[in-house]
Amino acid sequence: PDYDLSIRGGTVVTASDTVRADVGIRNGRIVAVADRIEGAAKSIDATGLLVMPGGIDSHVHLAQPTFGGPKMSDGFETGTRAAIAGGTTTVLPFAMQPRGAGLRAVVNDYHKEADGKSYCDYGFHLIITNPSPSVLGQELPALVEDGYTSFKVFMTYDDMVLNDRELLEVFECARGCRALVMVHAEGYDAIKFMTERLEQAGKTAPYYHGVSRPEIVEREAAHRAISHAQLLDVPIMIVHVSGREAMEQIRWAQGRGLKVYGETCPQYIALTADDMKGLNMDDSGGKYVCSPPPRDHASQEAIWQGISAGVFQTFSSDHCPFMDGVDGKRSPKARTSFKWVPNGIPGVETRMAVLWGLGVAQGRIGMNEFVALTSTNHAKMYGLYPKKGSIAPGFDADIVIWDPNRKETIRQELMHGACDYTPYEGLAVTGWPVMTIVKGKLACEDGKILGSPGDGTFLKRGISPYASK
Ligand code: DUC
Ligand code: ZN
Ligand code: ZN
Ligand code: ZN
Repeated sequence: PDYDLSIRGGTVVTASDTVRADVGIRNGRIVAVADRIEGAAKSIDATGLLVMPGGIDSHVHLAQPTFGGPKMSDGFETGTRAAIAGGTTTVLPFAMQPRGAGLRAVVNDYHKEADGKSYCDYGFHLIITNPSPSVLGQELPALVEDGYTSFKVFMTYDDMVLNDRELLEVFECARGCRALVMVHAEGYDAIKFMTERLEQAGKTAPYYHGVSRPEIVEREAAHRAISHAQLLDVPIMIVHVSGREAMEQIRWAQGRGLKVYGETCPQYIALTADDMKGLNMDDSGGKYVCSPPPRDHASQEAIWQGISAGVFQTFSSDHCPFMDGVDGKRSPKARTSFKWVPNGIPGVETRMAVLWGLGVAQGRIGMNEFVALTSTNHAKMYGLYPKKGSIAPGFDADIVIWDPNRKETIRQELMHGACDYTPYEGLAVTGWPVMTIVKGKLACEDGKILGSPGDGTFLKRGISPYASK
């Protein structure tokens, strides 16, 4: 046979086109997209279904240490199993440098966690907490050469915050080695101050997590990051934007011609601060605690405006899973104050269904935009294009076959990760992934996992075209 696999009868949707076409696959790659493809060893009937590039989730946390807090519930095996079940075929988690550790050693440790255990391909961003001269001068340039072509910096958290000078130093280094810097924009001092005042007033419930870090705090940090980036003429990506305030800063910068990019996430279109109030004893508000926190309905609308206006290039999960039990969100320590509730929620499996359900199915975005936001733009932004992110000859055969008419209610019993809850429990959506193909192999069908840990391999990423001035 000419092909190992063909996908026949479906409608191929890319970031730019929607066409009725068959897809031919050989040796894990797409080799033909044509009206009619015959002569394949195996064939999938996609009649009535959409054939789209597999999702690329450029913002997930797997097996990341937590400085004494509860352990993250997903490592690479369960996290990527959840990913493929949700239609995502590439993940980009973080390799985090604990302060004082050498970055190369950190990267090697993450490879031990990931290699041979992942159901889909993966790369790493580098979280820089300690920009020492040797990190900036030797380690980072060498790691960029080796395919770790993006960094993340934090403007908050005791164990990770960089001051303005350190931020500038990392930006300068990134400019030199053409790495793309992702910025967690929330202001350290303001959050610390607000947290202390809330605790003094006895306001320690999970809901006050959101009150301790309002949108103003995010906007201030976004503006500061943009200003510093402009000072050094370096592109940046502001991640997990939660609402109007930070979105407007990015839009303002883009309007001035600055290379400032934006990412948003499911929690900012599907959750609100009220979720952190918790409905009853069984539904602790801690289940929705993440940073930046979910805001309100007006913020959700602002996020849609940002999506429609092209302010946001990527829609990522920020999957950062902690159990909702006494060993996680409801640990005895976490019950004493919101400040001990681990920040982060699961979402790698539900990302695509949430965006389709709330976006495409409700007429807010089109299918091509959906593909751009969930796959193509991630590949372009992070040096994976034209290997990943489209359906055309030469691309890896990472494909999701999507049923736009299938109605589902998101619920924990459907999930494939290790976390014990989904923050989107009860959300009714139309549109669902029915098959996920990883490098030409059917890896998940109707929720049944057919792939294996080890199917995924490390992606040595190229320089981001967006990181160059
Ligand atoms: N930042 C993230 O990117 N994810 C979870 C928590 C955080 O602060
Ligand atoms: Zn962050
Ligand atoms: Zn609501
Ligand atoms: Zn994150």
